[in-house]
Amino acid sequence: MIAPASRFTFAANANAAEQEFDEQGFFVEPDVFDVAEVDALVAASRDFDNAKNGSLLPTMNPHRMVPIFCQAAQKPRLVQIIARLVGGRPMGLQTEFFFGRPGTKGFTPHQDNFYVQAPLGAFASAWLALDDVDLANGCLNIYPGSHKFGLLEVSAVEQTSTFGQDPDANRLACAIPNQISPVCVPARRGSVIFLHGQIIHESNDNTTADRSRRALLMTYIREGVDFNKGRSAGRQTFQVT
Ligand SMILES: O=C(O)CCC(=O)C(=O)O
Repeated sequence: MIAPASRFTFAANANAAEQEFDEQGFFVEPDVFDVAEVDALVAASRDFDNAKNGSLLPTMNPHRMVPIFCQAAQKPRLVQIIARLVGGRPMGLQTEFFFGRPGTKGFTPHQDNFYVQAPLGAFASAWLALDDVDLANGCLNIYPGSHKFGLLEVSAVEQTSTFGQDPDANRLACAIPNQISPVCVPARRGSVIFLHGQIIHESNDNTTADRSRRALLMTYIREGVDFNKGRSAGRQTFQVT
C-alpha cells in the first residue's frame, strides 16, 4: 500500500504534524531542501572515495569530511522540527549518504534505536530524498504505529546479495508485530521523512535500470542522554544549533 501524503506539514501546522508523528511514528515534510541545495549535496558526493572507486557503496558520516553535509544537518528548519521530535535541544549524531545505484539491495526491516540504544523518545532520524523516490527505485517501507511496541527481537538474515548496500547494514531483521503492515512512502526530491527512533522501516531494492535513489540520512539525539557509539557507525555528537 502506498502511504497517503501527510495531512499536515510542520510549516503549516506544527502541532497537528507532531501529533501525526506521535501516532504514526513517521512524517513526510515536503520541500525542506530546495533544488539548489539538493544539487549541491549530490555534486559534493561525487568526490567521495566510493564514487571515485566506482563501488558507490554508502558513505558513513560525510558531515565529518565535507562542510556542506554538516551544514545540511544544521539547517534551521530541519533542526527546529527535530527539536520537537526529540523533546529538547538536539545534537547531531551520525550521517550516511546512500548512492542507491540501480540494482542496489534494500535494507532489511529494523528500528534505528536498536543500534543507538537511546532513551525512548530522545532519538530521531531525518531521511532526505536527493532524488524523486518511489517503489521502483527503492523508497522506504514504514510500519505505521510500530514505534509503540518497544525494541523488538532481531534475527540473522541470509544475505544473497548486498549489491550497492553496506554489507554490515542488513545482517539482521527485526520481528514485525502481527497486526502491523507496511506502507510504501514515496518522497519528492528535497523532502525529509522524519522517523521515530523505534519505528520499523526497511527499503525496497532499486529495480530500475537507470534511476539512482540518492538519500542522506541524518540522525539526532537529545543533548546529554546516553547512546551506543557503535563500531562501523562511530557515533559522536556534534552541534546543530
Ligand atoms: O536508505 C536506505 O536504504 C535505508 C536507510 C535506513 O533505513 C537507515 O539507515 O536506517
